[in-house]
Amino acid sequence: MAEPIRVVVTGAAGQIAYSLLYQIASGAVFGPQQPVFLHLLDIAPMMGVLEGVVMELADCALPLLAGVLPTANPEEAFKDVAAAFLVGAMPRKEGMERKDLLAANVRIFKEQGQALDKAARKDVKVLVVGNPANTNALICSKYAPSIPKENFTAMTRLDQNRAQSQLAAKIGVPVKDVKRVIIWGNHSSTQFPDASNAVAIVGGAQKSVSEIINDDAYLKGAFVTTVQKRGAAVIAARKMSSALSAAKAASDHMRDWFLGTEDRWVSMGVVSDGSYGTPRDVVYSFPVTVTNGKWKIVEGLTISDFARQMLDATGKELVEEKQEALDVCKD
Ligand code: NAX
Repeated sequence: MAEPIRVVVTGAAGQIAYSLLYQIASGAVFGPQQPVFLHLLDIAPMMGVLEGVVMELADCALPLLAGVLPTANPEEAFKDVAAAFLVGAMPRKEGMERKDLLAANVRIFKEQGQALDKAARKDVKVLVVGNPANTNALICSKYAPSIPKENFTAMTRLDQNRAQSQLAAKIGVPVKDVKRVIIWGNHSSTQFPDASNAVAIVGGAQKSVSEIINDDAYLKGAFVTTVQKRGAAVIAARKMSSALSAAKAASDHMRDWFLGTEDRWVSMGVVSDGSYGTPRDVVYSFPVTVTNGKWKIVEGLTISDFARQMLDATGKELVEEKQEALDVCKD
């Protein structure tokens, strides 16, 4: 059996963490041979609740769980971690816009970037889930200059999973048979769920999703808006934001980053190098493949006029968010 790796989950007393911790500790993320030592960070008033989570983890009697460290101290939480799930933040409530959250949450990610810089392994892989996830990841990276910026990513995998699931239901195939759906840009209502490169396996043969569905108005209209607004729809129904599906998506993202994607494309928010004419130096979601723990943007895709407008609109929002965030950090 390998030596345990240290993995931190922030917002560990919250609802996403409640689903996520089991997935990490059961081997679904780092593999069935990799023991994990879990560091659980939350704020001081939540330590009592966190104690209950620690009890439940013990009661799961998981063979891969090498230890648990609950704490309210970011530096202690980030000490020697190889993977960081930054979930903790103020969640969006019904009727609340993401922009309202930015000022409150950006400060948290500035502080956590500084703590990661001091305490984490220099090869730590950081996944930001807490919203606004893309901009929080950018700020976190900026305040952790000793860690490569490629090691900071934001979660758009939930959007990818939602998009894949919508298309699978529309076509009438299992979700695993829909591939190459892309989420471009921000994890917000400006994101662009793009089915133009997607393929599906129907009757044993791989075909283009655009050809199978043969309804441009749907693929540019209801499909896009359903995925963009899915988070709000879950809040309206559940009176709480997505948690089970968010935890599953976080597991998918980190598993693929650690263990590789082979020929699958997955969407991740990564620091943009300007690929596909996107703004540089914002955390923008691209299709990537992962080999040996390194992600690489899928190259050479054709961008239609419609896609161009969508890519530019979400890029513009990210540039604005970045400016707002940098202003908040100056205070
Ligand atoms: P909860 O309110 O259930 O839990 C958040 C936890 O974070 C709380 O226990 C809170 O005490 C803790 N926290 C607050 N400030 C902290 C700090 N400075 N350090 C450590 N912990 C801190 O929210 P939950 O439903 O778990 O959602 C967490 C975040 O995920 C929210 O920002 C939410 O908007 C975001 N989401 C992101 C998604 C994505 O696809 N990127 C989708 C799901 C979710 O909406």
